[in-house]
Amino acid sequence: MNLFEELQWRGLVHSITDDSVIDKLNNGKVTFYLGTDPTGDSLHVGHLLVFILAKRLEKYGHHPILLIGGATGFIGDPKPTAERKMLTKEQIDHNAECLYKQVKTLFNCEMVNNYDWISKLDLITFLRKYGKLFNVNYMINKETVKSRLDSGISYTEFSYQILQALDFEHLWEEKRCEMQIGGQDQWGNITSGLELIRKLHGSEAWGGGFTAPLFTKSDGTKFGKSESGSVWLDPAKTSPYAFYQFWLNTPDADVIKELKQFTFLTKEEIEALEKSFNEAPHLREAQKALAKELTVMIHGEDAYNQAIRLSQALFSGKINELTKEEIAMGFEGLPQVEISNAIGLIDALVLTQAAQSKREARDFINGGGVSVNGEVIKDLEFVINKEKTIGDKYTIIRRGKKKYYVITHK
Ligand code: 485
Repeated sequence: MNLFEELQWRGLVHSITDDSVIDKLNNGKVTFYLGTDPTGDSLHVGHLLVFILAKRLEKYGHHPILLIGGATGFIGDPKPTAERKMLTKEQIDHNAECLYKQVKTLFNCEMVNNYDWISKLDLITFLRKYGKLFNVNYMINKETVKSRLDSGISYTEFSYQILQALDFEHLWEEKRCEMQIGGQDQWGNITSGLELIRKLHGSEAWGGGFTAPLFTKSDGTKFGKSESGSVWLDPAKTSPYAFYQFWLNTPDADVIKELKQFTFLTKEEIEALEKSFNEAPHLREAQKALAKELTVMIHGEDAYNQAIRLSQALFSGKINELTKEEIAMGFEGLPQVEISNAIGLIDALVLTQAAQSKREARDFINGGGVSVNGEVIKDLEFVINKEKTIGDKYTIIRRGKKKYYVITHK
């Protein structure tokens, strides 16, 4: 399998501008770029596919450049639904700084910020050098603009494609960066850039575009969202444990596809996992491998081991073996009830909504289905107080095998 065949096998090719891209990828060394706008202070798993694609191309000898859209972040790439909320300069600078650090540590490659050249451009040059080369009909026919014609689009967002085009042309000229990659929603912006390169440098000037499919889930739900919102790459926003769980919970219908798209496991390794998955899906070996690869890639080996330990403790109910920090991580996103005084277990079950009534609470306790901090409690008079907490803060009630309720003590 050559590189392009591998990318196809992995389900990473949505479109390429023409067949010369295949030849360049298989036989050449290409400098290419991918860009992201500082709309948030961290990347999320929705960004991951294209960033990993960049790493993949790098492994085959191509040279990636990561562009942070410090200037385009002021404008906003049109969304199909509605105008974007404009961010302040402080927000953009803060987000750009955070993204810069994150991308540098995670992917460690050459980085540029388009603020460095776009902010130096004056209006007259913009309209004469670039605006003159863009036909409005051509611009309106771009999917991102077309989909907004009914609901309306500002002149600001309408201009976005010119900015991304001039980035491509700038990097082509300055760094011989000949190719741009992105998700399939970036097709229009990428091809605008190629048009501009040819108009300014002649029809012989080579440039290529490559888009990856947007990640979709087989059940139609949005990829990259958990119950508590987006799954971020920043461990302060989504703990490594929650990140691990997100991948571990991948539905059977998606897991092989995700192993191909997101991991660096070889074809042989993935086919072996597919075999074990077909023979014994309940072992979830494929999900475990996916969760392992990605957690180690983004958060490192230690965080992965901690996520495993935490998962095992939560599964077996051995809560008392966990530290306060692990509890906080393991129960992130779960509703927590705060109390300031001691409370009887029956009342606590009702308060946390583990039981619908005191009667039901008594039945649960008598049936041996309630444990507190890892110990089964059959005493109806049991009292929860600060002395028995984990890390001076938490009491964890477990009902049945899987349901956890968290009480925090003031
Ligand atoms: O020269 C460029 C300037 C800005 C951009 C790209 C090149 C950013 C781009 N317009 C964009 O909006 N990208 C998205 C983002 O920043 O969140 C996402 C894409 C997705 C994938 C990902 O970035 O929607 O398909 O390309 C990396």
